[in-house]
Amino acid sequence: MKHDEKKLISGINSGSRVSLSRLISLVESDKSAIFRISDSLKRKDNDTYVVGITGPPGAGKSTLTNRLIQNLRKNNKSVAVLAVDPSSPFTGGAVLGDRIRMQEHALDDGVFIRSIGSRGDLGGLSSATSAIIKLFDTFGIDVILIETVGVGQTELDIIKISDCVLVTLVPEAGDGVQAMKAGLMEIGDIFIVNKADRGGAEKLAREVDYMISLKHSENNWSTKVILAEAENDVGTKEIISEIEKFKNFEIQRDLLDKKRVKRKLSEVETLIFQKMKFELENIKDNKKVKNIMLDVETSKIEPEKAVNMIFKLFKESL
Ligand SMILES: Nc1nc2c(ncn2[C@@H]2O[C@H](COP(=O)(O)OP(=O)(O)O)[C@@H](O)[C@H]2O)c(=O)[nH]1
Ligand SMILES: [Mg+2]
Repeated sequence: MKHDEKKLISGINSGSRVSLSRLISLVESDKSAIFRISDSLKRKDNDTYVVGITGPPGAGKSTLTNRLIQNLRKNNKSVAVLAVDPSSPFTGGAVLGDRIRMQEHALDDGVFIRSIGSRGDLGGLSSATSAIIKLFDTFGIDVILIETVGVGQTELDIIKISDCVLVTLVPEAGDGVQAMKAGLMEIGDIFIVNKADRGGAEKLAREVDYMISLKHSENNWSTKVILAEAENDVGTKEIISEIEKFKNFEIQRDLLDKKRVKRKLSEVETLIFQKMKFELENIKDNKKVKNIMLDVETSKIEPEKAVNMIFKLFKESL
């Protein structure tokens, strides 16, 4: 570990916000960093609960996230928001109103807001996300809210790292059908029909309810559809209590631990690819590797043979 990393680690372990912030930047910019520091992080017993918030753009995810922060803070929970969205208000790139909305939390020590790019080198969700969650857990954050953009691979990836997935829909033409097509029906633990102040919300809620009834439930959790008006803070308390209910449901049946263990196993796979990639990157300047590449350049050997030879060197260096 590098000297400044050691300082940051002891900082985050003793609750320094600045260290947390710097470490997040570090794991984002340097993919090898988490491998150096992971062992030294004093995790708080995996107490951090991760809530994923997904749904089509404009459904009110950011507005809802803001309401959830406000309400969780009233319950004295510390909250971190990860906005996986290049155009998210949290990045400062979007609607001014949204930015102002989030600013009320800027001076609150119990709130931590970060945005990250949606493009990871492996899969949709940035591979730094799991590392960042570990940092939040070390810092002692109670709840992490992950807001995604739109409907795509990122949304389906979000389930892999969330303990509870909220799917937010709005009573606009075709939203229900779109959600079904995108596979959102499968990943939602709780469904929210937002903008209930507009017409058609109850109809959509009934449709979603019907679609849920068709889906195969592995664990007998009865998925609820909640009508909400994020804009007016209507339904927020019910959403929080439903998240709480889901958490307890899974804990009582030992499902949360099982889910987290499964996640760790798949993390090993992802991390192996990641580590191999930069370990190989590291030996690029190795003299033998350079000679192999030269042989490819001069058509002495085929790329397949070069790869076999490089891997042989790689194994020898392990
Ligand atoms: N009418 C109405 N508008 C809402 C409600 N919640 C959010 N909005 C508006 O919907 C727009 C999109 O909200 P935003 O939170 O940015 O959606 P996101 O793209 O899913 O994050 C904004 O103009 C919000 O003010 C609501 O309950 N009712
Ligand atoms: Mg948003």
